[in-house]
Amino acid sequence: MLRDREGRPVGDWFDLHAHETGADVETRWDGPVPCVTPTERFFVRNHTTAPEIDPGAWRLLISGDGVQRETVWSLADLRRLTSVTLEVALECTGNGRRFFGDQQGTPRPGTPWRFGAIGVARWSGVPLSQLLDHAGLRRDAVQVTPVGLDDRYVVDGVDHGRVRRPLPLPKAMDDVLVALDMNGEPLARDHGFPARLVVPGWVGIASIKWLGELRVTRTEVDSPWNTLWYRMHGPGWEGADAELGRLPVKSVLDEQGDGDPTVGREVRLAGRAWAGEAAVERVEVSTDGGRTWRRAELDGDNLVNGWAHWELPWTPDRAGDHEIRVRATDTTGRTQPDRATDNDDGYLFDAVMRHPVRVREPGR
Ligand SMILES: Nc1nc2c(c(=O)[nH]1)N[C@H]1C(S)=C(S)[C@@H](COP(=O)(O)O)O[C@H]1N2
Ligand SMILES: [Mo]
Repeated sequence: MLRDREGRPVGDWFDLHAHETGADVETRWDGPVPCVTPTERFFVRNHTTAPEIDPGAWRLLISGDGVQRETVWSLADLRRLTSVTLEVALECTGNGRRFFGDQQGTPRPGTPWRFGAIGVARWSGVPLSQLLDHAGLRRDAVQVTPVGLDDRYVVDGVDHGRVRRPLPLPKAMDDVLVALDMNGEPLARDHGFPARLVVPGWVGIASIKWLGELRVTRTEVDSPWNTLWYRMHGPGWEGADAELGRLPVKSVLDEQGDGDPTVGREVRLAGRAWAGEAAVERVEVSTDGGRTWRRAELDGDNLVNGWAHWELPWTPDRAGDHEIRVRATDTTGRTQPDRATDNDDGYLFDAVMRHPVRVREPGR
């Protein structure tokens, strides 16, 4: 039996990718996808290993020259504050990376995710803005850098320090949560117990787990997680655009009936679409390799920062090879390109997905 680093069996629900020192697991859906991803099927992406943290001894420090006073919170302190719940998707920056190779012929190094490095959960906790206000946020503060309590990240003998990434203050003060609960339960160890950030609509790395410190600064600081990684590198990538924040619009096909579709018989095509900080405006589906498109029906919550479910009936009228394509457009007018923009690390694969299918003659 395949087991992950914590010794848990990895079976029907997960694909395991041994990656550097950690182990990443992605969700694999073989049927209808629920609105909220059950915690035990939620993808995991750890740079090293999930630390075991004593909740009684744990403290969250708010520090730096961007606040008037250093403040320290215990878990009990945070639990006494009014809790807010957000239904929000969390998506890894490299979700879909495998398709740079499979669909575009330019394989990229890193965890070879399919589209299982995304999940939607109900996150509950305290707005980050509330904690920053309480510490006396200075008017000229520009960033908050959350720091994780997992092991320092060492690659090829280079110690990059604790996992951390600066977050611009406007986003930090907008809708970011210091989450204590996921789907109504205290965070699981793999998902950041006892506290993590949830940064809606942004690349997964922004949502630092096992939170130990929030450093608020009046000058811009860097970390390897916004200079070396989680930034676009390669030809054509320079300047401010290269630093990754907001996630693009994407869509997938999850269901296309059982076995090969048959001429004259209706099958249900269904899947999901999501768009980071936006909601999904429409999903179009082509069953003839992109020549003609039909609009799919959207259902489910379709919230900003969440995902929408789509479906479309299809009755094939000729046998042989077909190609299904799915393309989403969001409420800000962004749409999926035919080809994802290349970059050295295979981030943000957002191209229209192509699914070859064979249609059978009836009665064979
Ligand atoms: N401290 C810490 N926070 C972290 C990470 C990590 O390795 N250490 N991984 C990040 C990445 S790359 C992603 S995609 C998300 C994954 O969250 P999940 O494992 O709860 O799905 O957590 C982010 N937060
Ligand atoms: Mo990630």
